[in-house]
Amino acid sequence: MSISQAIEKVEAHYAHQPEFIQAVKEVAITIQPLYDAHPEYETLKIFERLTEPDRIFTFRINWENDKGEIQVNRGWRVQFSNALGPYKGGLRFHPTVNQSVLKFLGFEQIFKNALTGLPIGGGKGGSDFDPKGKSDSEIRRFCYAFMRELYPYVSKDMDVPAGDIGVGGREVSYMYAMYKNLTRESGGVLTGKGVGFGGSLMRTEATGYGAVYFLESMLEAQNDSIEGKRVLVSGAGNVSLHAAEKANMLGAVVLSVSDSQGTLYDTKGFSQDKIDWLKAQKEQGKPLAEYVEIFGGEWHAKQKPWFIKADIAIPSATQNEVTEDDAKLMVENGIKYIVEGANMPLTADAIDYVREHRVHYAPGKAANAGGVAVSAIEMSQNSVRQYKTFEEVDAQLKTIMKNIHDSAAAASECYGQTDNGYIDYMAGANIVGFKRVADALVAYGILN
Ligand code: NDP
Ligand code: 2IT
Repeated sequence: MSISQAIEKVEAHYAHQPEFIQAVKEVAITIQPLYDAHPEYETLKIFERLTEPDRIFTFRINWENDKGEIQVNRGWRVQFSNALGPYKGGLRFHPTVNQSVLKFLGFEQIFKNALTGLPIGGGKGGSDFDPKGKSDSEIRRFCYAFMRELYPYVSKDMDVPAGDIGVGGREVSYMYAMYKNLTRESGGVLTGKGVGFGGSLMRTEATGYGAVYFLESMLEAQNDSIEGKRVLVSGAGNVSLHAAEKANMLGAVVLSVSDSQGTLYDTKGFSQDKIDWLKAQKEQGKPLAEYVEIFGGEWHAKQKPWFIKADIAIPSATQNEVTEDDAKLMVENGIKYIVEGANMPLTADAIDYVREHRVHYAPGKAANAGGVAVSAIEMSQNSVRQYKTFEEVDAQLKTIMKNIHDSAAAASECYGQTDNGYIDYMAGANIVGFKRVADALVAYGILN
């Protein structure tokens, strides 16, 4: 079955899952040259097989709020592919979560995880639970209830969840506690655990730092450097604030962060003390806008950061946050590099626009793979029951991000996608990630 026939099938079956179709098409449009070189992929229906998850678990979560009222939420775990290792991928708690969103994330995760070069398959899960405005006790009760339903389907060598939007160290710890309570297993089924009970140093920083390491390689490939560059970051969560932190550490000037309420613009740039304040503020669920009273700068309610003139954009909030109009604004405002900290933050039209305008564009599955890479390093530390220093993990992360960059760039070149020094990271990353998974499936025969 050809790639286009496989897409037609996905569109027919899953017309009601637009994010999933979008993610499938983004991979599909770039891997034809690989397919042409490997006719066995078509014979063995590799693409079609990879567009259908191995299985999806759906469950109900009952929990009690602080008023003693019963609350009901929906939960899922998508086990997409374990061709390369245990299902691996985060859990998202956000009211917009549904099967389409989790399938797109799980599909992306297969190839992202393959790109890390580490032995991990792809999965994703979560709930439509909204953590906003919930007390710590409510979060704890929800996390316990969620894991009570999820635990039969996950284990340290079979399916290893982690965090994502709305799920950080606190939530992972509550879920891990319930898992241990129910199973008596201490193998470390989740990653992103607290350091001191199985967590890895630098997992918290890994996604944002890794995205900036990837950016450094992109700049180096153009004989340029990050020093003095003006950077726009969107979001103010785990990925955004650590991307801002590393960019600032390396001499860039970070001009924006944002959240669902608006954009914070500081022409002087976010220095470490400001970033520390932002982290504390968001952790307490308080408004970003209060920053202006303390540090100055501008608050733009309900705005995204793309109206600001800058050199580099690191969208790190959520899917489809950058529309074609936003992409036009970015190009007008001088953006030369886009590094996706979030998963699929650019719409398909936005991607077309920036690639046509030769903006150097790094897709999420390459640029934000640092988080899951350090998760895999956490798994290996749990297995050998020995722990690495921050510096050791950081050095390993840098190597992994450089390898992802270099292998994507090499594939772009090898499959004829590099044009006058413009590296097609989207094609390169999709080809490398897809090939690793496809070759495993070919070796396995028809299982998987
Ligand atoms: P967080 O929950 O820590 O932060 C999310 C941020 O994005 C918040 O500032 C939030 O604003 C904003 N946001 C979320 N949803 C929306 C929305 N629908 N509209 C506007 N703003 C929104 O999540 P992470 O930083 O962990 O994740 C951010 C992105 O990075 C996601 O795409 C995730 O899949 C991806 N990612 C995360 C990894 C990780 O290790 N955590 C690894 C790789 C990718 P507000 O606070 O107002 O809700
Ligand atoms: O999208 C992602 O890569 C994550 N949310 C991290 C997954 C993980 O298992 O660490």
